[in-house]
Formats: sequence, structure tokens, C-alpha cells
Amino acid sequence: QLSKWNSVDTYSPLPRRENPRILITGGLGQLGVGLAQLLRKQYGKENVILSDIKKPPPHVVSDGPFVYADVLDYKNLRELIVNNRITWLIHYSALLSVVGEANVALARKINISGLHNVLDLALENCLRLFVPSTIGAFGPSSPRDPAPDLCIQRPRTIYGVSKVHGELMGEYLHHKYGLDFRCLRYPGVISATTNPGGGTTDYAVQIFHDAVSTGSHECYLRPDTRLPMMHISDCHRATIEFMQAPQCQLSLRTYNIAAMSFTPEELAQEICKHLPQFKVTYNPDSVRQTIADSWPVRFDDTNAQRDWGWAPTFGIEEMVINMLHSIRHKRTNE
Ligand code: AKB
Repeated sequence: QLSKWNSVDTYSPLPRRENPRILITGGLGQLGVGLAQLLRKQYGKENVILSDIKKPPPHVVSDGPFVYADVLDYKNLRELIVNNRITWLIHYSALLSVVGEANVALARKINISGLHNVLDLALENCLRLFVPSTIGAFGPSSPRDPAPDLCIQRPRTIYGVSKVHGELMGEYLHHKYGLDFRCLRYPGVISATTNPGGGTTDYAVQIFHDAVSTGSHECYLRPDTRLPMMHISDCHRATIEFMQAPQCQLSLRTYNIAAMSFTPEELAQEICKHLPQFKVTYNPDSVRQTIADSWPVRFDDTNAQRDWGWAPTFGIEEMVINMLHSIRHKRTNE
């Protein structure tokens, strides 16, 4: 008798929740391919489209849909969104801090004009839009230890200026027109299989490759330069959990997310626990050192913890073990 009442067909069916249809711009950078893999596991291969202006390597093509998309080409982007019935847009196209300083005009175009195209299309097509921001959105007059979500932001790089502009534009369009804009400020992201392209925090990836291949690394920052960092798997998980969070839980639209904070010297010491012969020399480069000195040394992410349950899994010890293991594994399989 009971089983009759518990059987599914006695309930009226709940409305079926459709999977999101996701487009990732700048998908061949450090973050896109890994994020697409995780999203495809949850939502299906065909529902996650990677895009970039570069030719994808064969493994990316066999993983799932890949299309050409230039964020500066509004019509091309619109066609992709409409034809593929996109509902979530993850906007990873951007020039990072160091390459941005080397080519300010291009950084302005991609990071600001490209973002305007994406914001307009997100509004027009009622998309949930994710745009990453960064520790680089802060500057020398910001509180640095820790940097809270809301404080003075006067960055001194075109990258930082474009990211603050993105945060403000997205929040403005959210408040004025209801755009479902979501933005996380990422720390430096550390990954074994994909390389960052032209950032200030890149040493924290290169150091592992050098430790495994040559046993020595020349660092372009001073040994005491402390910066917030995060393992890529925490970064991906934060992005997905934040995208899935119900709107009513979000008291902000731009959140800091934190995991660990270390100096090159501390990182080298941690690597030496596993590779005692490893040697690091320091040859600070004035452009990168000046940028790093203007950024926060720690992030306050208490709002992300409270509102949508953010919690990292990797500290420096776990991250170093994972990086050394993954890089060794990759080298033996090449
Ligand atoms: C960079 O160093 O430019 C980036 C960042 C922290 O946003 N990795």
C-alpha cells in the first residue's frame, strides 16, 4: 500500500530544469579547456562550446564543440549566441597584466571594447554572464593585507583599469536592467597542464617546470613578494559553484576568492621539501616587481564564504605535491 503512495507516478511531475547552454570566450587560455571539461561532465558535451581566435589542438577538438569567435566582432558573437541558444556566457578573453603593459592599445580593445560587446549581447539575450576580475583590480592605495571586496581601487595597469571598468559596468547593468552579472576576483592561478599567458604571477607556474626539468629557477620577483594564489581546480570549482548559486544568495556581484598567499622564497622552500637540490636565484624585473608591489598580499573572501559557501581545498603543501606529481606525470607521458 505504502509503495503505491511513494511511487513516482502518484506525484505531479515537476517542471524539468533545462541544462544551461554555455559559451566560453578566450577558451584556449589557461582556464577555458579545464572549465569546459568540468561543465561538460555536469551539463553534457554538446551544451558547452569553447571558442577562441586560435586554432585548437587536436585533444580540444575531440573533447567537444569548438568554434571561432572574436570578441571584437559583435555580429559573429551574436550569431553564435543566437544559433546555439546560449544561456550562460563565460568571458575569458583578456590580455593579462604584463602583456597589457607591453601593448596598451590592444589591451584596451580586447579588455574594454570586447567586454562591451559581451555585456550588450548578454543583456540583449538575457544571459547569465561570468567575467573574471583579479587581484590586479587593486592598486597601491588599496588596503593590501587583506584587501576586502569593497575598498579603494586605483590600479596602475591597463589590465587592472579594464577589470575595474568591467566590475562597475556589470554591476551597473545588473542594478539598472537586471543583468545576471557575476564576477570573481581571481588570485594568481597555478596549473600544471595549461600555462598562464603574460601575467605577473606566472613565476609560480614556471618554477615547477624548472624544478622538475633543470633543478633551478631564476625568479623575476624579489624573494619576499607575497601574492594571493590558487590551484586551478579550486578556481574552476569556485567558478562553477558561483555560477550555480541562486540569485537570492548573492549580496554582491563581485567577490574576492582566496586560497593561499605566499612569497617566492616560501614557495621555493616548500618545493625543496620534495627536491632538496632545487636552487632559486632572484633577478627582479622592474615592470613585474612594480606591478606585484601594488597588488594585495592577501584577499579577504569572507563574503564569498558566507553567501555561497566558498571554501578552497588546496593550501601551499597540497598544491606543491599536486604540481610536482602532475608535471612529472606529464613529462613521462610525452
Ligand atoms: C596576472 O598576473 O596578470 C594574472 C592575474 C593575477 O590576474 N595572473
